[in-house]
Amino acid sequence: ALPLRVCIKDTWEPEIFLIERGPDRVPLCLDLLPALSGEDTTKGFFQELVNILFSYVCKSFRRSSKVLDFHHPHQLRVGLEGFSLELPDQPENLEQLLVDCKDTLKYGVKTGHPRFFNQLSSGLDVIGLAGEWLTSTANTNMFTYEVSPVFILMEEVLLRKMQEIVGWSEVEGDGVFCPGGTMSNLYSVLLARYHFFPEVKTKGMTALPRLILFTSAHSHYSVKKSAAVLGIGSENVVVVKCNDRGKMIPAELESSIVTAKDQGCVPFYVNATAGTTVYGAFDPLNAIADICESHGLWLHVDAAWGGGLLMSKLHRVKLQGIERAWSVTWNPHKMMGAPLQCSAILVKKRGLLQDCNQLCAEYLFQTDKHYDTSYDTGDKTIQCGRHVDVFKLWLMWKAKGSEGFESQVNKCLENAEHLFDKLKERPDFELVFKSKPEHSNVCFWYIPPSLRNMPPGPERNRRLHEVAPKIKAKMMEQGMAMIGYQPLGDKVNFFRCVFSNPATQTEDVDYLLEEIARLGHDICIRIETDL
Ligand code: ABU
Repeated sequence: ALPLRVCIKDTWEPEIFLIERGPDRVPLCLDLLPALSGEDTTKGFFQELVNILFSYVCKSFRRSSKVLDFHHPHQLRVGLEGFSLELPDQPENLEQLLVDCKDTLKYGVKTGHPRFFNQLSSGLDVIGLAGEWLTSTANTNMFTYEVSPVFILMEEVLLRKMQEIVGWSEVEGDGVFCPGGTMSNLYSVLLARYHFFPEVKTKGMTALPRLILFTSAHSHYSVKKSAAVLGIGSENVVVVKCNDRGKMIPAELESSIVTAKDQGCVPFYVNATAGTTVYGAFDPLNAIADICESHGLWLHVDAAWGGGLLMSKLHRVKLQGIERAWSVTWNPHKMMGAPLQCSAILVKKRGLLQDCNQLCAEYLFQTDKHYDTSYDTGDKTIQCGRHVDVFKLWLMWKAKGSEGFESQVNKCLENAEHLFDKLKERPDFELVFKSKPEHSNVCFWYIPPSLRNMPPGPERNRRLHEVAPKIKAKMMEQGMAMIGYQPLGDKVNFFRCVFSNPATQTEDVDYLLEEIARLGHDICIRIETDL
């Protein structure tokens, strides 16, 4: 039974019929506020929920606990040990709801666990979490100052700070927080097109010539997706070659632009990546900016992943030239550890977002309000309702200061270097690229004994391709760590380890390698006998 002091209403005339009940009756959600005298029940419910959440937070950081308790979709779908996803006709009691909350966390993935290496966004920042709770409690909308006065100003302060860190002057800079890096990149293409062809807003694509945009072979798929969504067409995205390290080759960009022009197309936009998704590579921003300048093209820098390095005096040099960008994507929910989601599109030219997107809905953006309506920023966006993504970041910044983020970033890159050094020493692993990681991505293969002396070639590749998925499957079933893998270009499946979780220590990096070797050894014996 729950330690809830239960005060139950039996009828809709509570002043008369309020009855204090014993443990024979567990409360229903009707007993929570706004029910009259529901304060104690509500408080008890919240306290119990906080206990559940706090115990989950503690467990997330405990190395002896699992990262995940994996079940296949069909197992979760049918329900496990009283955890049912089905929606009832009759209300469940609060005790059951708390059990449902517990189970939801139990069967999920602890992305804050020090041995969760699977995603670019990881970690569980306690202040950020508190910020998210407050945000949900406020339950408001970012479209107008009248309903979000404090959050709108916090967004302005954060955007200004980030623009300053990027290196833009005081008279430059605009932006919004939006739902993820893909949306931020989409904004960049939308704005670039509008900047060169403002008639597109009313006349559509039929009024425009054939537009071409450029991005590297290692860039994020959201650039192609943006072209598809915006009616430009994914075939009008020219994929520029990269070097072995995954960096765009500027000469290839130059010749692609010239070729597109010769074909009668109109190049308008180049995306350069600062921190590619898989290799963590940084495109040469200054060289790309020179090319954009000489051809009059919009330069966007997708620093969704790499933007966090701007916080580090040691590592920000890798983004040299970012200040020349016309727009920048930067996701604090990645390297800065803000809870999901928290992504900004920064735009150098002030007023462009407003001009491009505003439709002046009179029911929301009245111009005769009694305050400065330039703070009704909602019409800058392509959304109407917009979640408050800024408070948690603002609160984290207050709690850590810029220096706190700096040491967090430095630590993640030290972990990457530690892993890189370990991998170099081991005969059972092979690095995908031999040079020191620029970001916190480290890419490698586990090489089973039978492949160690096998000459390179299709047969070795065919076998090696199977190794990472098999090890990952086993790892997820046992649940003690989690790491991603993928093929890329001519490289067969390899592991990508990324560090963005401040809880991860070098002992976790060492553990990961031992775990892969242990699981790989077992699995690979079977692969080898099967072949
Ligand atoms: N580009 C979204 C993040 C992908 C990842 O976590 O690997």
